[in-house]
Amino acid sequence: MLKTIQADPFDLQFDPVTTALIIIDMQRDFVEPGGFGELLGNDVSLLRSTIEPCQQVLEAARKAGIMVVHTREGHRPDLSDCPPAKLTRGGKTFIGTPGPCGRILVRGEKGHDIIPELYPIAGEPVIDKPGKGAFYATDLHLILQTRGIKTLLFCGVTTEVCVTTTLREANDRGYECIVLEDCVGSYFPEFQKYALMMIKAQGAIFGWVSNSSKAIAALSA
Ligand code: C5J
Repeated sequence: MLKTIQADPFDLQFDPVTTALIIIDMQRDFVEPGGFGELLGNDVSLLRSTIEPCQQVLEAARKAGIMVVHTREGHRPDLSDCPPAKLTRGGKTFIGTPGPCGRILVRGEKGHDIIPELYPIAGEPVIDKPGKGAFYATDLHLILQTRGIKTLLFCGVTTEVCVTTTLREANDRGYECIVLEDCVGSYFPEFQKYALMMIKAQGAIFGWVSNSSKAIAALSA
């Protein structure tokens, strides 16, 4: 049965059977002290406000039986999938170096994993991605196509980097994309504001913007 979510720039109908919740990079390295985000000089507390609304949407999605997909940004332990241009920023190397939660952004390390509050359960695919976009060099599109997914609800971090990159990739692949504004976070409040404005501008040029309570209301209607 079709459902309607209140969103900007206009309300959108979706079919729960062809809808997936995608939770981008809610990893310790971005959200907890001592990780990649903090080493880059960011205040991780700015991202932590997304955890509770994300938990509520995740619970509603699981109850409604919609597909849930998680992503993690990170690299192989030998860093063979990390381009030099990403490895070194401003003459400094962060990725692969030891941090309080293990080697920064390296698969298998504690910091690379998803925070306990949003941990995947059996049956929820986890996409390990070497880039900012979750479609680049992964099997995400194949997994979504196999389930017939057409609509994506977006949560995660950071809004202007991995969320937006993935959303633009998804839009170009034909998915309808809805970002839940209180479930996505940025270290820079002004980037958050303008990233969301860009998505819904020009009649939803990249997608729609809604929030956790509207998504929960739609999922449980
Ligand atoms: C960043 C991400 N910000 N997950 N990654 O480097 O947005």
